[in-house]
Amino acid sequence: MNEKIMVNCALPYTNGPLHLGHIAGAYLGADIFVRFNRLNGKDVLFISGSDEYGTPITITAEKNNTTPQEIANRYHKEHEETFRNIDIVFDKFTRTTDPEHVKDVAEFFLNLYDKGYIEKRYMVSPYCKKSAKFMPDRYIEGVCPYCNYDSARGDQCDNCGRTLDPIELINPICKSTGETPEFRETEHFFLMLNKIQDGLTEYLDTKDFWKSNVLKYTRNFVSEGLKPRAITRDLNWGVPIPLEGYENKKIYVWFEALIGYITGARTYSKDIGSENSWKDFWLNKDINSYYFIGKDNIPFHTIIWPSMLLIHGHYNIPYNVPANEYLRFEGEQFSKSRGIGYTVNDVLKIVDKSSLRYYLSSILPETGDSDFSLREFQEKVNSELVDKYGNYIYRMESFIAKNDINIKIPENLDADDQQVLDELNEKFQTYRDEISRVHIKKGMQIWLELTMLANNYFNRSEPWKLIKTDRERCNNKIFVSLKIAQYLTLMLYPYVPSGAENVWKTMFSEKITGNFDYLLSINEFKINKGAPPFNKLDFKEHI
Ligand code: B3M
Ligand code: ZN
Repeated sequence: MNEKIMVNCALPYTNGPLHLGHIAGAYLGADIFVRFNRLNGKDVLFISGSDEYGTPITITAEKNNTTPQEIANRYHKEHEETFRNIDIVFDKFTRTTDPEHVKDVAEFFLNLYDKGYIEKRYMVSPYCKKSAKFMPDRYIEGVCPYCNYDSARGDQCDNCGRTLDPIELINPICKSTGETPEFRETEHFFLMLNKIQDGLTEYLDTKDFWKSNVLKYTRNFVSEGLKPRAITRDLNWGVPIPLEGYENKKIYVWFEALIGYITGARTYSKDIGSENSWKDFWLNKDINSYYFIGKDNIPFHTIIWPSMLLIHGHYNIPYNVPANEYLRFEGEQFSKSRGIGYTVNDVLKIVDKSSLRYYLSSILPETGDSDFSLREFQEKVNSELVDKYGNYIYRMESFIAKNDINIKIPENLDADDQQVLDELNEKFQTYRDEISRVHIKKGMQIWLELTMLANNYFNRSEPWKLIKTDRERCNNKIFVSLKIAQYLTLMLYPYVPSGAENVWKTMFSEKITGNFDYLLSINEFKINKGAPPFNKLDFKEHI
């Protein structure tokens, strides 16, 4: 049986369209990683979904004069379409408003409650006299006590990434009324993170291989001492608390949304008619699970979620959380609420998805923030995807068609052929190792180096001369060139799936199905030359 891995991707809030920052921050890397691992022979479960509760949704609903449910429905549908438009394909894109999710959350909550890790306590919460109610953390804004950022939210500071309590904010105000809130007592349930301090520290001790930014942030946070955290809110829009007497309160969105990863897997198994198959992933603690998220979601995935899972005890604990930094748009952070940067659907009006995926893959903010620029976009796609790869394929296929060559498996390879094939193989192994360790951009760099090797080999082999003097050597050179093209196309596939699949069809008249070992063992080429596989971009009108 194939080795299993689980890939989960942050559940986007249904409060606005997805923009390029989301895609580069979490989803594209995840999709590439999944496609790569499937080719690499792994059995992968790939889950995400819509995060439909919480104040991001109620705030948007209020702004649009409609209900949270309507907003959730609208953007859930839009998110599904957007992902489809850019070839990001989850096994299941769940919803946190799915009644099955409510069941999973209730089970989880009660499990932790019965074990004594969820306790009732009084806390002070911001109360807005003008609205005559407790206000959710996100509705309170003020100055961050840690970094002095002046628009920190009551739940989190977007500048330094700290999770906050609204009472910590300096000069807090209520976003909907502009009033200074009062802090009043209210009863809530708390997750007793302090009790899992040792367990979590032990878990983190095994994570030296995590990205340094993720590890440093998490270890710092934990070493300061974990504190009990409220996991319910005074709100109407949310998952109910599974205990009597709390009808006016709801479970905090972060506590329940994380459980969506389990609901997604569980309902997917049901959808495909193998009700228990999710257990092979979730109830197996030895398989590797990866969480692709943006950096603002780090504490929830490296502290809260592992703590919840450690306490619960039945489930797989995150193996790696390769959080990305931010994609910037002309120096500013992409932001759906502030309308900065492009939405995915905006860009797809002026460019094809293959080019978009190619460029975004090359600038994934894996180790630091990166910048999106149309000029660089055009340059990279034109000189790399179109010239170095697409042209290579087209040139070779044209040559074969023009000379009516029937490619045979070579009997004798010369030293140059052998050396090129060795180098190809070696580079391919490095590519495999790198992407397996979630170095996604590195995989693409190796691919690009190989396109140069391909062009150099084809040029110095001069098959157009050999065809007149030595048909056998000509055949060998073309065979090796095609072999390189085969590797290149499969290696491109995780990044640019539709584009690579179209090229594959021109070489084998078939789709890409199966794993690397099988696909790379195919030595019979059936070339049917098509048009050049990629077209040059011209953003003149937009730059
Ligand atoms: N909805 C954050 C976001 O959309 C949040 C992620 C939840 S993952 C369980 O950026
Ligand atoms: Zn801050």
